[in-house]
Amino acid sequence: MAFELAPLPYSYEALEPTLSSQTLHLHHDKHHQTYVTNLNNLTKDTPLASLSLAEVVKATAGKPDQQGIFNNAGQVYNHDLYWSSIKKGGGGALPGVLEAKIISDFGSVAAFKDAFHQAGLTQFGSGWAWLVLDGDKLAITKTSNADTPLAHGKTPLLVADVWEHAYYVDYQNRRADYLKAFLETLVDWEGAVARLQAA
Ligand code: MN3
Repeated sequence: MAFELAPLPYSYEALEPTLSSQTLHLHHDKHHQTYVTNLNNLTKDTPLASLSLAEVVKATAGKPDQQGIFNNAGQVYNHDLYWSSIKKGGGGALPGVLEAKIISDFGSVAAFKDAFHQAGLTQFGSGWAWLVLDGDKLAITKTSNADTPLAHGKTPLLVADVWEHAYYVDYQNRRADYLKAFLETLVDWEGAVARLQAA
């Protein structure tokens, strides 16, 4: 069965004015769709086509002869999680269970937010900033291009896309403003809680 582009879990206008309808159309319908199309073309009539997306990511990670497949599978996986990491009316207070875990592992919510913001800001070039579960501890990490913590034995909980296509229409070169908006008005804390509890 072919890999599919999941529809956005909200309308294209839902995240305005933080992220415009134009950005969501370009990002989901063009960029994300292209990774899905490439992945299907690259895995067609191979054993990888019968695996789950996460299994393809893990099976191709670190294999130079499968870099193209990994890049597209990783990008599909990362974008699926990105759309689930944000929502209309996001940000705000953290659910108690997540707040307690963040205070335990980072010292404070403010320290966590600052570290996440810095991870996104200092990712040189295209990539991603992550909140992950690493063993029994929360951790912040950043990855380049299509790389994903899933390929490194960690459980992704939240991700901010810091490829320029994620923010350039709305924020131009101001990645810091996009990251601030991500944390204050977009991030879906409940989604992170659900993934934490499923881990
Ligand atoms: Mn993207």
